[in-house]
Amino acid sequence: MATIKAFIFDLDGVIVDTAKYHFKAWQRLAKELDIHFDEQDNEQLKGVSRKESLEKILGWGNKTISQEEKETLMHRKNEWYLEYVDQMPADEALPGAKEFLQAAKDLNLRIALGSASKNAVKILDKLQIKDQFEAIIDGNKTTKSKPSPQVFLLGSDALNLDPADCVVFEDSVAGVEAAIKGDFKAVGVGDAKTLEKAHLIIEGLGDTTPAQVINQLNF
Ligand code: B16
Ligand code: MG
Repeated sequence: MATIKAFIFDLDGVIVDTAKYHFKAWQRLAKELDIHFDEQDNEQLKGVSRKESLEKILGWGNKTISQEEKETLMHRKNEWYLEYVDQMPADEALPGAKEFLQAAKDLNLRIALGSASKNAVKILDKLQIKDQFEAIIDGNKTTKSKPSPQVFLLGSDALNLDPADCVVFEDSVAGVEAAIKGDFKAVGVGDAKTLEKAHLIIEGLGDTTPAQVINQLNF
């Protein structure tokens, strides 16, 4: 049996919920483009990169634009998103997330981040938890989006560990798929039905402890 030596966390939806800020910023952009975009549409953008999110929105509105225009729109959306994030208080981490990280440290588990976001470091800084992460793999370091396992494989590489010795915590279907493809242990954070492929499903980091997760995965 593999020994669990590290936890690799997705950011948005696991440690913090910035989906609402992504939503507000994408909605503002969609409105300018005269494209309908609601909260249900936003669900399909969770865990998806900025570039792919824009492609999806343009597709829903049947709009074709140049690469240069796409760059401008992505930049605008990100400026708005960062304005919202800047106003986010340090206690906006999801319930129990900070305590879970500390409890994992106390068990001598190693900790890495595996996020699609190019703003991950800024957000971790804002939440005052950046120092808890030994390795940070974000959207600036990856070339392939989830469900490619690349982001998590770069994480286990940075820790010099086998994927089988690492647990990935993910809230998106694509992320759970990525973890399984990469041969990691996958913990789905959120809805049991949506994330049914995960080895274990928890409601949130506040509903369990690192020791419980390890015990449950070992059965
Ligand atoms: P950015 P995660 C993802 O973060 C978000 O879930 C997704 O909605 C967002 O589009 C993506 O990051 C890229 O974010 O525009 O900040 O680079 O869940 O992988 O931590
Ligand atoms: Mg996520």
